[in-house]
Amino acid sequence: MLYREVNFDGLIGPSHNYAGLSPGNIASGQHKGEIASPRQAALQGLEKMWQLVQLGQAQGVLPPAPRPDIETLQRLGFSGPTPVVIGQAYRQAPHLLAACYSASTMWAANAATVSASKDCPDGRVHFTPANLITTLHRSIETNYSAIMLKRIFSDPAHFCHHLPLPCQTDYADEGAANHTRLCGSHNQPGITLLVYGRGSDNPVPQRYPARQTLAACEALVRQHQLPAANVVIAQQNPTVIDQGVFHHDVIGVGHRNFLMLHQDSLFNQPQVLQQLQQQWQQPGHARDKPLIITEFSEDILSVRDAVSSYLFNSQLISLPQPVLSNPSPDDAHSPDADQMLLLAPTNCQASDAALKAIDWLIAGDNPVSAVEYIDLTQSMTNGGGPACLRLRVPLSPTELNAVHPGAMLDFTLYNRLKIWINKHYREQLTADDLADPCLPVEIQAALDELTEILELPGLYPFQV
Ligand code: SUG
Repeated sequence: MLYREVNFDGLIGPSHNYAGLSPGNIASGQHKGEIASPRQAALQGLEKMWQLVQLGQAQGVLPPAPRPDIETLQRLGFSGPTPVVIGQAYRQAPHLLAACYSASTMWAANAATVSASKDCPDGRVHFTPANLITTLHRSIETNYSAIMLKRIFSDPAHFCHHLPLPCQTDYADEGAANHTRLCGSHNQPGITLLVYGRGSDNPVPQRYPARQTLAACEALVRQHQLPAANVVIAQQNPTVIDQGVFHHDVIGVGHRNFLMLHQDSLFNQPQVLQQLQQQWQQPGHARDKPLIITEFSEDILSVRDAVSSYLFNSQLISLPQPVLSNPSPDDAHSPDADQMLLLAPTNCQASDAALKAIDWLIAGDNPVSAVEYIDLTQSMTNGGGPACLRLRVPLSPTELNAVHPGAMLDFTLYNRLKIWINKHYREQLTADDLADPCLPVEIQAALDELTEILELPGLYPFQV
């Protein structure tokens, strides 16, 4: 059975804006208060999804959270009908209004941690929605993400949904942005690499928050019942967090049997990489391919250039196998089947250092043989690159069949979503526009129609 990694991207919502809500995320701070274009943002995200379909990938769409989150504003003490709540919040605490308007569910890599059925003893795909407690605007995603993921992955025979970890600082969890599954083929058990920023006795960042804890990683392993022999838990290097690496996926990316990362990504990196190799080769767990690890030295790409270009936030994509006239069983293991493409943000094209590093990567002894670029400027301006926008779910054909079909992108859905975005999204959105009493009404109309397009009736609380 051919398992594959399916990307589910967060559809960028109509309230996309730049509010500077994420300390430690340099782009978010730098672009605070700039004029955003929700329409362009959503079209860029959709084009990325479509590019993946054209590269032969199965691609899913995750609908955005309803915004503004009036319930949270009410919990924060604002009262009255929606326009009054919004007006009060805008005058008294505009940062709270911005938080409740954030379109941050677009960064689906933070929606949940997902374990493949091949890795879990009960043979089901396991999901834990991330509690995202480090920032207010992200913490209010969790309830919605839990409901939405249960609608898309609804069959209990194949999918197991856990409660989010407790909302307490020791269990801060940012989901799959700090999780990498390494495997030979997807139909073999993988190694789960989880990365945290604080919670051990080692040094912690001094300037910026560490958003994931060791205790959270350990709890995720327990929830998903991952065998210890297939788990590696590593600490992020605190010095890179202090340089703007707020999630591990800003400094490293892995796919199948390939991991690429900066030499300074992890605390005690040589030992961690050795542990990965040892667990990869452990007796009784024969993998059909070697684990290939490429480290980028500071000379090849500095942490600073990595953060500004987001090279490590590229997606690695297995290219479909070439069509053979006389396929034989061995062909599945031919070198061609292992070629990977790097889908990088166009910001890399604007960086000499990143371009040189990509040339170096492609010339090197690793599976990456091609690069394509994607313009995600709107999301990138908030610190969200290609890999941030997607949640990876490894699926067998049977499991893929059990996914809500309305969420899978094909040419018809792509076109319908394009028309829908152009119809409903504003060309521009500023901080002051968030006070506009018409905006919630517009967004509600857009999301109402979206649930028809995606065949998810009653997804949003305003619909019941
Ligand atoms: O959590 N930006 C997001 C970016 C998330 C990127 N995701 C991954 N690395 N997987 C964050 O910092 C900025 C919102 C604002 O400032 O308006 C923001 O939330």
